[in-house]
Amino acid sequence: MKRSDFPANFIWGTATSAYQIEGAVSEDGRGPSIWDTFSHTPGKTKGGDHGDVACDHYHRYPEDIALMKELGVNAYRFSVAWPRILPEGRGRVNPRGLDFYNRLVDALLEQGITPWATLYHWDLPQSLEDQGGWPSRETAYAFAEYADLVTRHLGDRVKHWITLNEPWCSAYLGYHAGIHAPGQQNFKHSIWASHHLLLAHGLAVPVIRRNVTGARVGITLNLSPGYPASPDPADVAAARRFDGFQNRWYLDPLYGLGYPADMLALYGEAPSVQGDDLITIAAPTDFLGINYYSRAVVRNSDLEPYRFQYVRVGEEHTDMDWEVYPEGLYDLLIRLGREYRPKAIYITENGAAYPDAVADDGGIHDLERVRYFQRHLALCLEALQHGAPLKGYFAWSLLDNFEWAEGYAKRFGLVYVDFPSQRRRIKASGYWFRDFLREAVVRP
Ligand code: LGS
Repeated sequence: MKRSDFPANFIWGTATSAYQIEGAVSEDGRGPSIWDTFSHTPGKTKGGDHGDVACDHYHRYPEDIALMKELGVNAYRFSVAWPRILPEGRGRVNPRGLDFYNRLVDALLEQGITPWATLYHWDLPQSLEDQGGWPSRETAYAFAEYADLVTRHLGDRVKHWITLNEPWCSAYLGYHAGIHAPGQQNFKHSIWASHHLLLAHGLAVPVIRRNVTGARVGITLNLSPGYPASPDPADVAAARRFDGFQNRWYLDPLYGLGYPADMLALYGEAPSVQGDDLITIAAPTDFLGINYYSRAVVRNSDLEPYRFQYVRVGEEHTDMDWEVYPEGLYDLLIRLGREYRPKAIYITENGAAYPDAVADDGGIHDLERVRYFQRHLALCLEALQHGAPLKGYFAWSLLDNFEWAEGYAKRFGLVYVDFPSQRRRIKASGYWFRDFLREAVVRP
């Protein structure tokens, strides 16, 4: 598999998000987000880790762009921190927040790297959470105002916009499982949150198009194909429920099908749809972003409300204990192309955590990560050859960073970060990616 096996105009990038790398949480007028609050609440993250400094990217972005240049990527997916732009979530604008992204975007363009901006990667301004957060409909309107402001300022130079990153995580992990900010455990709230996230996306799409000439707008979902643990019809039905829970609940309304009837029946809980919401949510987009890490294997369970249970299978697992299953990405790409017919699909995240360490020779020999990338890319290519409308691939992540509830111990970077010194070193996987992109001889 070589770069030239992919179309010449294929997008090759790396991805990050604001709270995971920027640090500088109280600088230049930034307001607090739900992740500041959550990570500073004892017991919520591993080791009490938080994003106060993270990769200090807020100050070191020129160095990080130089690293991207060295890797040879032609695109960079980052997220804009809402609480830097609107410290209280709505109303008062903080121009110094906009300035940071102006500088970042200009520096990327100078290096010939195309910026792909995500508007929301989980850092909701705390004051909006205090007013009800995503379970409140008002948050969707606040998001549309924020999207308006950001795209008016950056839209002359940034053409690729992702409204939300993984609304399933915001709604389910944040409001039901309680393992992400704001840490609620309220099923009803998570259902309302999912609807208001989708509504926020739908309200923002026309706003972005109005502000940005030649805009390309999409949303990023975390999709996992679900497989039954056995051929037992009860397990097959459980896999279907998993698919409804994580995939169809978002895909169906985005592609004009409304919420899936089987899931509405299962939940017995209506997601507070009003008026034309379903039409708003189905606003046509230019692409679908997917984040793929692993598959799910599930069996039937009596546990309400989802009535399935994850089963650990497979031989190979990453440091997060997620199974390495590249075939799931192939299955997903083919299915999405057939069932939802998105105009384009971008893999906006794919990658793996491994327990990296600097060796005596100063290198980071993360050969398992190299294999992970190679195997997933090989299946991307196969999916492309079988008709999937795949147009680009972003590796997660440029840098080791703050892995949410897992803190800094889980490393996903192509570049190793020694957090005490903030020294960056390109890992073997980073060199592999560089050589793949240059089409040079692949290192071991
Ligand atoms: O750092 C996050 C990465 C790491 O793994 C990033 O901010 C998120 O957008 C994204 O959620 N990320 C991520 N997700 C992996 C979830 C894998 C679940 C696999 C198990 C299937 C049942």
